Amino acid sequence: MTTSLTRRTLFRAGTLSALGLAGAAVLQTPAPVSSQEQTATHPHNEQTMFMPGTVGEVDHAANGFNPTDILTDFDYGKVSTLPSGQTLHEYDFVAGTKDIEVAPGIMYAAWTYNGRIPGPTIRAREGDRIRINFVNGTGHPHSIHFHGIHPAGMDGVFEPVPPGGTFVYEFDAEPFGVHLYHCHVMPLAQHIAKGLYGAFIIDPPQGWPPAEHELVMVMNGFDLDFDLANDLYAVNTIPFHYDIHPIKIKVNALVRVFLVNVLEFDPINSFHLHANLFHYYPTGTSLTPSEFTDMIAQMQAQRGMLEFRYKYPGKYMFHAHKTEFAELGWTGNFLVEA
Ligand SMILES: [Cu+2]
Repeated sequence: MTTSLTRRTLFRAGTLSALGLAGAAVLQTPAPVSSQEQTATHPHNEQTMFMPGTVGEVDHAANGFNPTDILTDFDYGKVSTLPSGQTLHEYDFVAGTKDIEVAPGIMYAAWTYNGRIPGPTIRAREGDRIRINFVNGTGHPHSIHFHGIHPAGMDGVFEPVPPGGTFVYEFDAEPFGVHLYHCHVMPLAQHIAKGLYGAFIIDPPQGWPPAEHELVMVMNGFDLDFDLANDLYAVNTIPFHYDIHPIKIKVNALVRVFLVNVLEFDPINSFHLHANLFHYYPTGTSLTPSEFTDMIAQMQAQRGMLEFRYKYPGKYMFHAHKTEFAELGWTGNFLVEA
């Protein structure tokens, strides 16, 4: 049996108790195709035609965040002007422990920045000053490591913040682009996998061209049984969320997606757009796209900007084109309206 089938069948009825997880079966996946079926002349039986998904929905209110809101929740912090005239964006960040319902009935003992996964989407303009007042409210040391350009002491690597400790990260936002932040305390893979990460967007000095829709998508996953392999995959944490709640966009409207891959354990992630192509700006650091495509791949911490318009109204999928990830949660829909 392949790894993917082993992982997928973990979530069939009756197997969750073996993992010590409370709750009902969550994944409605099409049945695995047996070797006999694969060689049969009619492999697509009725069952395999169903789209995968979850039964029911997580309690977003109890989680304290909703992936639909996270799409457009850009956090500029407390904005003020320094004596030098520079714009200051000031944030309070608290690392905490929190049980997150990552799929219906499946609780995950997470570590969070400000109670959510991904953490707040920090957004500022190139040259603005960023100040983060960080409090570590957990029992483990943590930090915040930002991608971008800043002094060594602001890099969040050699100054782990002890339980109950505080640290102030302060630096100028540069260069413009799509970036990210995450905890950088060892063991690094676990600290990231537990939920300590978020998107960090720096607008160009003159801004990007106006877009009707700007959306932040953080590709992530969850290792529920701590075997260093993911069991669920998603954009903005909750598997299949944008299947149940399609992202509404207007026909012919410019859509800009800030896409970040933080997925731990798997070496690569991907984004595929249906019935359309997008302009891709790697890391968002150039105003000229590198490619016009319907498919890009990102390693962990790779990120970029996608721009597209839908010509025809209707419902269109987007998903990881590692189809195993798609079956385990990383799929969604755009609902294009006239
Ligand atoms: Cu940490």
